Amino acid sequence: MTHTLIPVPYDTKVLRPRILHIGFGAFARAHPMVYLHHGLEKVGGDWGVVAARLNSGVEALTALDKADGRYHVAEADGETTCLREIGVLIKTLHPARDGATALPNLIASPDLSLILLTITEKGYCTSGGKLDLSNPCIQADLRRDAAPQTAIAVIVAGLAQRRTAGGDGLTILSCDNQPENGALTRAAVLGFARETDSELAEWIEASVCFPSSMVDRIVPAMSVQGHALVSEGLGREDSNAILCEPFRQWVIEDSFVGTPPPFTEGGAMLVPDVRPFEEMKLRMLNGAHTMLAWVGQLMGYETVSDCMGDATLRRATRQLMLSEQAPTLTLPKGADIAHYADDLLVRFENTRLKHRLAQIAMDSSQKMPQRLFAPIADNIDAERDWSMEALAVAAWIVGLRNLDPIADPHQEALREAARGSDPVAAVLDLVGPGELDSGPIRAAYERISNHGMLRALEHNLEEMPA
Ligand code: NAI
Ligand code: CS2
Repeated sequence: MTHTLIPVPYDTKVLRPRILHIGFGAFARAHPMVYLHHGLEKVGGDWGVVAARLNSGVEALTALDKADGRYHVAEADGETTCLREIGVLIKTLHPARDGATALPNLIASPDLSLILLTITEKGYCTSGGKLDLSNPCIQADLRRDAAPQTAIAVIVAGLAQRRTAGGDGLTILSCDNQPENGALTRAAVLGFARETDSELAEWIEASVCFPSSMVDRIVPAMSVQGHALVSEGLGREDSNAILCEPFRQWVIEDSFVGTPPPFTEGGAMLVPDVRPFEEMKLRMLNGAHTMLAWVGQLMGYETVSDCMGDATLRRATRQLMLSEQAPTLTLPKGADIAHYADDLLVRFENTRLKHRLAQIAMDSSQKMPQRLFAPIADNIDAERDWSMEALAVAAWIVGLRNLDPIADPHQEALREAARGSDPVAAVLDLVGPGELDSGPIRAAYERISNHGMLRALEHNLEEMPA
């Protein structure tokens, strides 16, 4: 096993609180912070980060403070691990520890230029691309009978304070796996502001930029094995460390208030339109992940790399990507989709990551629309085959019925639907797109139930032209 250890290569004393990251979990540590780290290494600057969370995770933030914000990112592949110390964090904030005004105060401060978000798909509280006014957390925040609890309400409270103080606009950059995540964030923030203060909403429209971005790096939740790997390389423990793959990609819409942090110097790409990049990644990588999460668990596998060791499942994953997801894409200029798919399969093979299928299966009701339902709709329109996509959705429904419960905002309703007399119709009624033809999903569901997951997969592969 080879280890490389790289200390912080820039002056951290000059950093000021210019970036707020809300939802500071595994991905934040290993992706946007790493781009900033490399950017500061190249060109320097005062772009310091305040890391925040809203609900869980006070202890995780306090642990970062105790280490002066320093932590290691371990990039692991094959036999090598590169351990890089990250120094971009200045401090952390959590409303439960620092008070409800701490985040709005920071958003209002003139130093702050950028808010980064990794609050998961459900954190945006949207439905059909708009703020979901029936969401109980949004309703509670609109009643204002307690401190704001959603990220959207916290951001709007901070922007209101910023405007009152005569501050300039800023940029809000979503790093969550959603199509057009910038437009979605904008719709949620403006939707909330319009409900509370129409002049504030107008100011936000005129002063705040919401670029969309495509983010990619596989960063599993930290495990005991992950910590052991870091300790082995470091010669000591780092409870704040994170393990990830070496690959990283960030494509950001070029739409910032003022000068952006040195993300491009750190390896990110600024483009006028991220949609082709987002769609390719969400459907090819994340669509395959979601299929593996459910099909793989039903076959008794625990991790993504376990699935890649099964020749039938690996072939089925490639078929899903190239025969059913790829034809629905408008590709970025110069993209070679077969090459992209093969690279993804190699990334999925990384045995050092131990990326658990049960983690990817979490919040599936929030992931199915962009990863599988949208490409299915495109295939139906174009009268193309979508049998592997149908199998993936059917595996989810079988899994909801037969596997241990997995966290999802609609968990109880989904399990009840999956345990009824017509699980396919009930689950699709609950979270599926209304117009979806459920026939192929129903056929796949029957095949899995009657013959088992492996046989159902083999059936799909046999049907495929050689
Ligand atoms: P994590 O579980 O380590 O962190 C999730 C963060 O979201 C936590 O800070 C949590 O407090 C916050 N959060 C959860 N629900 C929330 C809500 N309703 N409102 C506000 N904040 C909420 O997960 P991780 O791995 O950091 O992933 C977070 C997101 O990053 C994913 O959902 C995905 O959209 C994006 N992402 C993750 C990748 C990965 O490989 N881990 C890769 C690409 C994108
Ligand atoms: C995964 C993603 O958890 C999931 O749903 O599909 O987080 C995936 O690891 C990343 O998007 C890779 O960039």
